[in-house]
This record gives sequence, C-alpha cells and structure tokens, in this order.
Amino acid sequence: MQTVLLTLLSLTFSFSHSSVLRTKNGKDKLFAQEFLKRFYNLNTAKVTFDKDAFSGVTEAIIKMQAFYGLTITGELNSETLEAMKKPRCGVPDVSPYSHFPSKSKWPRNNVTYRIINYTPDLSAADVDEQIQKAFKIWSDVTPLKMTKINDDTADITISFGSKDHGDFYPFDGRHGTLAHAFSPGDGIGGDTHFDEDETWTKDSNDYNLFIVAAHEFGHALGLSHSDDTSALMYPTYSFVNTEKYKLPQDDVEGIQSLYGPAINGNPRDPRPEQPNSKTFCKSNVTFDAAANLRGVLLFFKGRSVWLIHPEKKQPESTTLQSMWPTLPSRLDAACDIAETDELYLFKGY
Ligand code: TQI
Ligand code: ZN
Ligand code: ZN
Repeated sequence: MQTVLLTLLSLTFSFSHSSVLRTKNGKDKLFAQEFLKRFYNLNTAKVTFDKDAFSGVTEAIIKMQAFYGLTITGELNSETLEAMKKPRCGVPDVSPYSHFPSKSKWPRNNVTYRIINYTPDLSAADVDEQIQKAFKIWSDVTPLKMTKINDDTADITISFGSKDHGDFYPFDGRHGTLAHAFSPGDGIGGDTHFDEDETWTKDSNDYNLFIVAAHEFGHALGLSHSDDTSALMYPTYSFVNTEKYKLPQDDVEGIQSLYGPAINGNPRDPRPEQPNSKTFCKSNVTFDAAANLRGVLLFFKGRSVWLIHPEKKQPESTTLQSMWPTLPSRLDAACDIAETDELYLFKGY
C-alpha cells in the first residue's frame, strides 16, 4: 500500500484583525478580541458562510464569563469589558493548543424550531411531517430533543424563499443549490432555508424534502460534510428509501461526537456501541491513528477525534473537520515531531 503525505499542519497561525464584535466602540472591541484570542482560543481568522467567526466570539465570551463568574450573556457588556481590563496572569484560561476552532454545537439538548412559511408544492401537514421526521433521525441517536414552536424565540427558523431571500446567499433558481443552513449560534445560526424554485416532494421525484431537510439539519446541528459516500452528510443528493430510513453509521458517529449518544439508547434499533467519553476506556475499541500534540493525546477514528488533556480526567470529543475543516475522515496514520512542533497526518490510497 502506498501512503501519501496528506497535510502538514503548521501550528503557527496568523489572525486577521477584522472586528467581529457587535457592541461597544471600536477600541473596546479590538481590545476584547485580543483578550479573547490570547486567553480563550478565539480564532478570528475563520470568516465563513457558517458564520463561525461570529458564534466563535459569543462562545469565547460565554466561556470567559463563566470562568470569571459573571452573568452569562454572550454579549460584550460593560461588566465583562471591565473584568477583561483588570490586570491578570498571562497564561490562557482554556487549553493551550489555541489553534483549534471551537466546535460549533448547540449548548443545550432542547432545541426549538419554527416553520415560518410553507411551499405550495406540498400540503402544510406534509411539510410539518417531513420536517419533523428529518429532525427525528438526529434526535433518535442523541440526547437532543427538537420542539416545534410558533414564536420568534425559536433556535432554528425554517423558511422557503427564492433568489434573494434576506441573507447574503441568494438562491439560484431551479437545481443548483437546493437549500442551506447556518451552523449553530444565535440569530441566524441554525436557520435553514429551502429554495422555493425547486419542486419539493415526498416521493422519489426531485427533490425529496425529507432528505434535503435531514442533510441541512445536520449542518444546523454543527456537522460539516463527510467524505464517506454512504453518509447523509456526503455532499451529493441521492434518493434513498425514506420509509424506514436508517441514519448511516458515519452520520451517527458525527452527531454523537458533538452531543453524545441517546440517553436511553434506542430500544427499537440497537446499534453497536460507539466509543464515547463514557465507554472510551472500557471497550476494546481500535483507532485509525494517534498523536501527541504538546502533551495532549489525540485519538482519531472515522471522523471523530478524542483529546486527552493531561490535566483532565474526561476525554474531550470533537470531529476532525471541526479541528481542520478541509481534512477527510478515516486517517491511516499520524506522526508528531515535538522538536519542530509539527503534526503529519496520513491517508493512503
Ligand atoms: N446546499 C449546500 C449543502 O447543504 C450548501 C452548503 C455547501 C453548505 N457547503 C455547506 C451548507 C457547508 C452548510 C455548510 O450542502 S445544496 C445536498 C447534497 C444541498 C446539497 O443545496 O447544495 C443536500 C442541499 F448533499 F445532496 F448534495 C441538500 Cl442533501
Ligand atoms: Zn438563505
Ligand atoms: Zn451540505
């Protein structure tokens, strides 16, 4: 088997200085941003469609407020700013390998959604049912509970629109882009838009609303695309039997690496036990690769990564793609060189 060098990950990153905080004057924003970068791993270099740059700031502020024992608002209010301006120790408050983008997920298991409008292609009852089924495939395998509500406090807002529809990502008419979803976060975070110029169906004709919604909700819950061709999160559309739809294993692993497994399991559909923080050390699991990055042990399997910090008892779980968005899953090997602070990841052909 020939192994090719896949990626060299340089551990020195440069950060852009674009301001992403919304309140306060420019000087305070920049100060707070530098503070969060230095002590809370804020990575403002990431400016993406997923608007991670923004949710990253909110997340960093929440972490900082929690750490300091302040009221948790996720906003840069004067109490928070004042605390930041106090003299302090130069060691970061969160783990030192500050280059990993913070993972994007809902911070609670109860997530609400609201359907703003309906497509004329299907009855409203059908749309409700397809949407509910699309959420259920994710909630069946995690502790997540999705509740449909009818007011504007909903986390995930679902709507149908064509061309320009109120964000910076206009739809493109028939075919092409079918829908999109924003990764978890406040405001537009999690919101899911369907292109009304498509014909939405509940059968095998293009495009099946359940399949597209299920894929988009994967994004809205924090997943990126998978390179596993059988995965729901694989970036091409294919119709599958939607009657007794079974979420592919790769997607189960992906979503469980963010939220953990269902609390009481799913008695109707037992699955082989997946490694998670609870079964991690008990079961005879195998890994694709492992590495030691500045004292933090990294274990890779599929799209999952477990980090073991020397100072923590519990492993931290995340996805390969949330650490390095462009990497494929299922690595073959990893090699770290402490002297040069480099990590090599390999995937063969
Ligand atoms: N919409 C893209 C998608 O959801 C938009 C997109 C690309 C995106 N990259 C993203 C959204 C990263 C969030 C995060 O993939 S799409 C499919 C599939 C689309 C594609 O209209 O191209 C499905 C929508 F997978 F079949 F190609 C739904 Cl199921
Ligand atoms: Zn949109
Ligand atoms: Zn997608």
